Amino acid sequence: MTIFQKILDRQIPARIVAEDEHCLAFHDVNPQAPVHVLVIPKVAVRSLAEATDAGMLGQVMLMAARVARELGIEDSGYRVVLNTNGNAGQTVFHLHAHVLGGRVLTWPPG
Ligand code: DGP
Repeated sequence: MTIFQKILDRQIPARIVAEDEHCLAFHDVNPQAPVHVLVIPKVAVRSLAEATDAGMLGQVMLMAARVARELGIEDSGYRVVLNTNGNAGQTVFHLHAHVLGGRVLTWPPG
């Protein structure tokens, strides 16, 4: 079981930002920007590479946009990132979208 499944199951705490029937959003424990929230689907899918449900992916993206709006970074701008497998630095194998904002984000990422 991944750490994110434990957060979904309320076995370990998280600073929850938003929730609906499809997704949970919570602050990243190691924030890389003033706003750094993770959005996860309630279904356990290891990564984008293994996702087959377009509806689930859409719900994750819509929740990311909702979080950005509700945390006040919509107008200033934000980035949504899905690290996928080793070279991208994925460490938790429950699909998740990082929502990053509140500062200027450089491009390309390192
Ligand atoms: P990634 O590298 O894309 O797999 O990102 C995983 C993120 O998850 C990383 O930014 C740190 C965060 N994280 C890991 N463990 C926990 C935890 O127990 N709680 C919270 N809130 N975030 C976690």
